[in-house]
Amino acid sequence: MRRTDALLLVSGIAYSSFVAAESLPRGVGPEFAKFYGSKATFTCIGNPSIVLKSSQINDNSCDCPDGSDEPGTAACSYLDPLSPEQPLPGSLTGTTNTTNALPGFWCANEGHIGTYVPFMYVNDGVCDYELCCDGSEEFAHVGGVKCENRCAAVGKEWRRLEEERKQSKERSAKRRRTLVKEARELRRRVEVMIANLQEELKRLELKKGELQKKFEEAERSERGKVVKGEGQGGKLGVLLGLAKNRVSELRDTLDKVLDQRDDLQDKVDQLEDILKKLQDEYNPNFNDEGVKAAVKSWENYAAEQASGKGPELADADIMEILKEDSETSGINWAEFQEEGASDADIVYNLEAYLPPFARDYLHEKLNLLRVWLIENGILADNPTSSGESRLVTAAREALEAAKNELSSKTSTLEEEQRDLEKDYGPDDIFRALKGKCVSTDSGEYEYELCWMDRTTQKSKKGHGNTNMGNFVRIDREMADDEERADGKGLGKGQRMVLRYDNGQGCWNGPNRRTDVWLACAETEEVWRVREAEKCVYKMEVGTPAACEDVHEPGVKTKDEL
Ligand code: MAN
Repeated sequence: MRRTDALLLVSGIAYSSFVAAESLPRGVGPEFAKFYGSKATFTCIGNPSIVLKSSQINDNSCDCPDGSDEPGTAACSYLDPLSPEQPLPGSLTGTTNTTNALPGFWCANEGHIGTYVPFMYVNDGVCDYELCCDGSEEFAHVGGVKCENRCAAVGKEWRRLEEERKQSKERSAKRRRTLVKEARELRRRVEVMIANLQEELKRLELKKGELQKKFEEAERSERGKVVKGEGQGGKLGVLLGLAKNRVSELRDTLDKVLDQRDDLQDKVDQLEDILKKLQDEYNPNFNDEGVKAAVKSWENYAAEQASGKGPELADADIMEILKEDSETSGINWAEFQEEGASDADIVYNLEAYLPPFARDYLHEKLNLLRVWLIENGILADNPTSSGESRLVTAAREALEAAKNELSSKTSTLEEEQRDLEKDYGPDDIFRALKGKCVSTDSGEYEYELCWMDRTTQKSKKGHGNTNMGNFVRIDREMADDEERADGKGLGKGQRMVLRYDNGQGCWNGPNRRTDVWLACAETEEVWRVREAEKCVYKMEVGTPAACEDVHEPGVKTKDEL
């Protein structure tokens, strides 16, 4: 075999049913038949001034400068672009730089595919079955080699492989269609997310505005707070503290006095019992003046008690007074104990001097007046840093939370919008592969490709992972590789190249980078990895994403409708 992959070089000429007419000389291809009639003479194709005898065709002597008189021998093979350069005394130009009018020896390959064979392979004693399966390029009578016709077997095998290739192509196309569908769905989800985020941001903007207002309002009224907490700061505050303590002391004293009263009442009751007993049990027949006088005094006392009782203080009223002050009973001290006032109490505390009905009515106006006085530097601002009210703190925190949510959602929205504009390849297809990885073993490393993310070199000896580059963009470049029999190669033509840049720094060199070349395949597979130059890697990868955009049979595209 001259070239192992020659079979794949078989030209794309249509599957041939062409059978060389009996009259055509050996090696003449169908498109040149018109030059080789059954006339007695032959005109060189590229040099019409040279007319030869028909017998000079294929006489193994190169008579036409363009080689057209030797379609079936190697006599003019020196004109072949593949032949080695050599000065030829017999050539009209003196060099081999003359192109042959014929593309090669036509090998009809009946039962397979006809093709042209380079003239230098003709009659060289070697059967080139990969190109010429019918063996006709060896002329048995001249070179002595007779090549059998293997076209039936070669054609059959070729058709089997062709069928396999076709089916594989269909499977790849199907897989590609699935990827496109997935990508479309993923894109739709991003679009939905963007729409939701936009709605949510509108809502959050409103909420933020409201909270901002609430906060400002709370802060403003904070500035106009009435009286400071007990014992702190202003005169009224001190007075308030003292009053509260005094009330508390009086309540305690009243409590004690009541206890004493109850004790004394017990004693009085006991004494009254003794005297009542004396009144009931003394003997009036004894002339004891002392006892008689005592009984008389008791009777006067008892009569006085029965008639002359003044209004008693009801226990329920006393108990009411003894109850601790709270919002519902006694004095609501908290009402007077708001924080944040300064020594300019008399101005801040105007409401405290007003009756409740006027206090409520004037509160707002007085507040605005205070704020105006503060803002114009007439009144000192209350220090709020040490004692901000719960309301202001809550309003501030709610506003901060809304702002944070707004900013984080805005970043998410921007990120999603950028993502939507990002190049994910034809039909957005790499969207479906994003986040997935493929890898291959190669020597001491395992190489991993993570789609739209990064490439990694993983040491099998436990030396850790090395970043070989982060995804940047999708480019297109021409590949010029021989087709491989297993199909796992780039072949020839324009290919997508994913650039991964700015990986881990190379010792004494630039950062690592990887060019990921893609070719069509049924499944994602890293075929091979090469380090073309130090820390510059080339990955060859098969994926359905790189297959041609074949439409699903029977499904019409928008353009076709
Ligand atoms: C490691 C690997 C190689 C690379 C050298 C450069 O051994 O990443 O691929 O060539 O470092 O020093």
